[in-house]
Amino acid sequence: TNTQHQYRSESALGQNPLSCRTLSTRRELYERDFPVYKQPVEVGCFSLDSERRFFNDSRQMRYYVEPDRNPNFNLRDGYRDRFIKRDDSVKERLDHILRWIVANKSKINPTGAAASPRALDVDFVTWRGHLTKLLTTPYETREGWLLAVTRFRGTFYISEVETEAARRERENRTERHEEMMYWGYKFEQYTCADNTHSLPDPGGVVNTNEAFCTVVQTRLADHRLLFSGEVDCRDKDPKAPAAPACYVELKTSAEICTPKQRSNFHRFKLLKWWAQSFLPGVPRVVAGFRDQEGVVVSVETFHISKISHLIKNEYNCWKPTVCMNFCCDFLSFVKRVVTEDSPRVVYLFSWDPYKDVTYSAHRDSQYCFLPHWYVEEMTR
Ligand code: 0WD
Ligand code: CA
Repeated sequence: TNTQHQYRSESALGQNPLSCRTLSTRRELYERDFPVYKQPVEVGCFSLDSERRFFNDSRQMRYYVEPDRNPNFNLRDGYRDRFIKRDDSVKERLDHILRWIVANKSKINPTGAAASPRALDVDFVTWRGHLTKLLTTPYETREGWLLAVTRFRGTFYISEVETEAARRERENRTERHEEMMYWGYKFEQYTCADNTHSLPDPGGVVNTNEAFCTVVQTRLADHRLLFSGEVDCRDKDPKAPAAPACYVELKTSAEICTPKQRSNFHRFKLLKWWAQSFLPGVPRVVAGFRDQEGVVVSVETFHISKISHLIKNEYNCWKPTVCMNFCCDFLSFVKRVVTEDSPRVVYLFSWDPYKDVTYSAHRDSQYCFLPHWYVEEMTR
């Protein structure tokens, strides 16, 4: 139709892409064919222990144990007396991923393939969570973001910077909100075992320093990506498919009682769940639905490949292709903008709901995030 043609000619990058300094996030601009997104391949993993120490192995892997048909998990149990909370004012930036890269350089550089012997054979290095934010941007109406990008030896490193609004929110959380953040971790404790033959231990301590992270490689159109994401657990059947297909993402959500609640769940929550798990190729999400008192009353499995069908009947709903095309165009935008290759330079990309993406460049600033030990290791 005419309208579509108008949107088309007014491309996401304006008339002259090279001179354009902003990127639009309007949905209509990204409604085209789904871009190539290669099946993500796990190239490694790492663990963070109860004191947030890094290990280049899977010691923190946990195993999914399917709950009863009618669970009765009290998510409030242990909040006061068996909870060790990670200090989320400590900004770790990309440090854990960079440690993994240093320890596993040979796994990402097929011998002889790289032009420069120590350059990384990928275009982007980042956290999965940052890519999730990019995927959901065309539909986000509440929270903006700041993404710092440094180009170093041809690779673009993307690390989030906390916005002022996010910092205020973190520092002013209500007691109820603090407790509700615990509920997700408590649900993990009810459904995860430490090894294939043991059972979950709901009497233990919840320590949010602990994490198991997968590192995957994939390609979005012409962008070669290396990213890491935290994985909750895996299928305990030894015959389950190889990672990441054996992984299970756990979520909690408020019980759905009305059509309005169901619609909101489809339109907002399933978007976030889909984006987060689609990226690393995690095939299923197990959701615990809880009542107002924090008791899980039912559990349901969502297959990521079926979510787009589930939402099709929703009016004015989100579309996976818009998410992926926006992310792809943002990465192209980054490649065009971030021209200076230096660990001392950061390009800060900034976005607020209903606005375009803008950027600014900073040399030797507070935003620098590639640690000296990494730069030295990769320059040697
Ligand atoms: O902004 C971020 N997402 C950063 C995360 C910045 C720097 C470091 N990290 C770390 C987190 O501490 C965590 O170890 O990366 C890991 C998670 O990375 P991700 O997988 O890329 O993040 P995301 O997809 O947003 O979150 C996955 C899970 C969350 O599960 P739910 O079901 O709630 O989405 O990681 C956990 C949480 O369990 N998580 C965190 N844990 C501790 N501190 C944090 C955090 N700041 N963010 C997410
Ligand atoms: Ca989770």
